[in-house]
Amino acid sequence: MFEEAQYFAPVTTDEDGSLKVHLGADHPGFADADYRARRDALATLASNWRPGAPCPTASYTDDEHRVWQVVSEALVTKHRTYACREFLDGKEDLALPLDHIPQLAEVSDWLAPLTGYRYQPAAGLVPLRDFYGSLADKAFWSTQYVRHHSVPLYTPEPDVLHEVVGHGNTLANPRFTALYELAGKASRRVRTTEALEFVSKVFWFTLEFGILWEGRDMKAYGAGILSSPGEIEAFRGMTIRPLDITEMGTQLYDITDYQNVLYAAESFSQVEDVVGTFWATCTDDSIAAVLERHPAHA
Ligand code: TIH
Ligand code: FE2
Repeated sequence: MFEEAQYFAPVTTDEDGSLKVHLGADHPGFADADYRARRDALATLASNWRPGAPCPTASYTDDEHRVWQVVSEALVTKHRTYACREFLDGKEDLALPLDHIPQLAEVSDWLAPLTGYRYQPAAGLVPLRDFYGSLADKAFWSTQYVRHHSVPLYTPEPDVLHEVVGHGNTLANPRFTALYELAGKASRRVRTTEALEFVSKVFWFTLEFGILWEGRDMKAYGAGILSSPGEIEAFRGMTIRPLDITEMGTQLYDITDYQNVLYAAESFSQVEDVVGTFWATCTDDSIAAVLERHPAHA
């Protein structure tokens, strides 16, 4: 189902109102009782949040802070080498800590003077319409849990490292947030499921996994590449295609592994021109017309 476009473990509610996160047998934390208890506690914390309130404080363990530190430190030189200019500018302004996990409420405070974006805690999968629609209100739904310590370099599950290091540094730059806002407005303009899926696939291949040329150097601007010390070393070896809205909006992808097809823009300005203009102008009808000529890979 497309709602699982990003990998999320199912969540259920117990009689006492607490949440249970159902990790699959192949999840690295499946047999780790402490990890599972943490996932349940953080999901429950998020589920008690109400719109308008600040994000609840998650008191992280030393082990969780250590996972953050390992990944953040590994990314320092990798970002310098492989992240696009606009991301590095955002990163400099946001100045995230390297040695401990910041609270979502703190990151929201730091973003306020930069772009005005703020985080909202998600217990699990947020429906596409909510997730994207909120972007138009400068709100970003975010998980609070940390990836299992056995898989620091790559996880198919969006965790707080992905949300804050990957997305947060982009949410600190107004050129990026203009794009997030346009994606949010596009998602609210379209009514059909097919059109919403098309909009979200374009998001996947750009703000999640986009790459671009800076002169002769290929750089990443997608948050999914920029939060993974493993994938950031691999993207240059993938099948690279030119930016193409129709292809991105209809392309099939595997969420559980490195993306093997990526779309490269000629520059950040080209992302703004091509992708920004698509989101600014797309409608149910314009997307239906494209899909009639190029059916989506389901
Ligand atoms: N694979 C990313 C990481 O390891 O940081 C997380 C995700 C990005 C997009 C979906 S999941
Ligand atoms: Fe993401």
